[in-house]
Amino acid sequence: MNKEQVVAVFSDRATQHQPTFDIYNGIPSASFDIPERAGVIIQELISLRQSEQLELAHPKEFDLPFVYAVHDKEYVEHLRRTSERLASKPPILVPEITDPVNRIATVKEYPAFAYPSVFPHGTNPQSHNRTSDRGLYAFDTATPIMGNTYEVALDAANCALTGAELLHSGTKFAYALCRPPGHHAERNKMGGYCYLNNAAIAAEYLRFITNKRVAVLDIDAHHGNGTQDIFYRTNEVFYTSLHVDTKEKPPYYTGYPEEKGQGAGYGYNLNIPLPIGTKDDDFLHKLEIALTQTKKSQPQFLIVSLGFDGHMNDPLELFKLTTDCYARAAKQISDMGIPVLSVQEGGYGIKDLPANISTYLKALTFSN
Ligand code: Q9C
Ligand code: ZN
Repeated sequence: MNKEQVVAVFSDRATQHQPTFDIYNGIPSASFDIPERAGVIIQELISLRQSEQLELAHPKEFDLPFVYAVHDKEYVEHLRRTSERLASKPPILVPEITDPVNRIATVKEYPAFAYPSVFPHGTNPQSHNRTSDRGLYAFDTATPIMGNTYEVALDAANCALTGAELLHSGTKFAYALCRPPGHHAERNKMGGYCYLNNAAIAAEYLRFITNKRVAVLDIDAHHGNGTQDIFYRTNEVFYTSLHVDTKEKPPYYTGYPEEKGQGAGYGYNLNIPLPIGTKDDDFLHKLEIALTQTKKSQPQFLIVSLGFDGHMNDPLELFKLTTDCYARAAKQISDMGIPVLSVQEGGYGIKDLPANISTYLKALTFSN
């Protein structure tokens, strides 16, 4: 057996992102994207480093045009400007039901936040103020902007870019611990806990720097509507996603097999929806199909949108995958024989995240 090191890129900023809450049906509820997600993965990366099973790296700062290659500048500016404004605002009080049995609500204090209140409508929507901008640039109410949101989102993008640069300089396997995650972020909309599309930014960087074809494989259990949106009209980036049937689960509106791309991009977008509760063998069989199709586009680099929310113990209850499934998936992925950058997306089962990430990374680097 021949072993190659993974280089893992991370920074402590990944633990500094603290979404206030998720507004579901008008009611604030706890976000699943908690800082501990990054905290436990960082601990695991450090312990893998101690046993010399991977190398660690910190993110470099890249120029903003690498972000503008994927997102409209106006959108990024909205994120920057809103974060900056919130950073100097006083905390906001929110009533929350803390004891439903005794019908008791408690007032909680949160660092200043911004949510959309209205979404674009009409035949030619225009936005000229902050309230309408917040709806223009978002597709849900689970993705608040806070004082440090721009900073942490940019740091996550820089982790992905640093991973991409590592591939360019000859590293075979890189991993970027991106938090906030990215694959739901569209060209000009945040949503699904995502602000900047880290995987898409990395893919576009590699394409720009090397002029070679790149593929994105998305094994987070949700459809990566953002990545699909960004590359929908190009044949330069083949996008495939395995995800829970969006007739049942977020992001609901996209992720259907008939979405195959547009114009030059027709045939370069492949959606493979799977039923809730899908198990290892069915998942891995569909992954094989996804990889076979990906190969046909002859990519020179592969970006994996890596989410662990398909795990059987994940609180979102999407698939029923075991930890070993991530080893088998990693093996299939590394058998592609091209450099791979894995970018962290979702995965909310704190207890299982360390085993899932280490199992995946270890299996990635064993080839026969
Ligand atoms: N009641 C990623 O995995 N909605 N995003 C959850 C559950 C948001 C997931 C609500 C799901 C977004 C990157
Ligand atoms: Zn997900």
